[in-house]
Amino acid sequence: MIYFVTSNRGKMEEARAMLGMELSQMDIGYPEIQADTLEEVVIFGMKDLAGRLDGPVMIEDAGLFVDALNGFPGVFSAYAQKTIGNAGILRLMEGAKDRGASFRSVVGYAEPGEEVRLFRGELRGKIAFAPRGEGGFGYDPIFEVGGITVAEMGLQDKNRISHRGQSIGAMREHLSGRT
Ligand code: ITT
Repeated sequence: MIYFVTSNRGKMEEARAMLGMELSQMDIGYPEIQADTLEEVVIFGMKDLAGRLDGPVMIEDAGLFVDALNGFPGVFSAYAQKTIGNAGILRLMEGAKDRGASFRSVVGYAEPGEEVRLFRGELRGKIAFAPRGEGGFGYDPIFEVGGITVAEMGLQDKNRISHRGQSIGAMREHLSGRT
């Protein structure tokens, strides 16, 4: 059993579908520092959690990186989602010819007393002109891949291509390689 420390139920469902039932959600919080990269946020968070839990722990930090906005909101994605939301991102993109964007995910995983391992994933796509779809969460309604938004995909289809599907898939490979 692995503790997944997150406040985000959408992430939890996606991770559980990738890994099976061996995940337990812990909404206990950890300090998310202001840093330049998702990796730094994850490493700092894992240091804080080390020793607080009695088994294997994972956390994940994700973000939306928009090319025309020089990578914004990036490490500020949670704050931007809470404040300006998807409508605010679309407003910032008014008139932008380049709609390219990435979702990125960094997973940190450690067993008690062991080094932290990082696993990454990235999904390239485009910022839509208007939100579409009811699935997923966060920025999914405004992030398009192959003409449909991530919110218009089912969870399994999202996991097959997504940043989180890749990072958690890499973690699963790592774990299965050791048993
Ligand atoms: P934690 O408790 O795990 O930190 P969080 O929701 O704060 O949950 P992040 O900091 O990793 O998660 O996410 C930053 C923001 O990006 C947040 O507003 C998410 O809703 C959004 N986000 C993360 N993954 C996403 C995905 O797969 N699709 C759409 N939006 C996503």
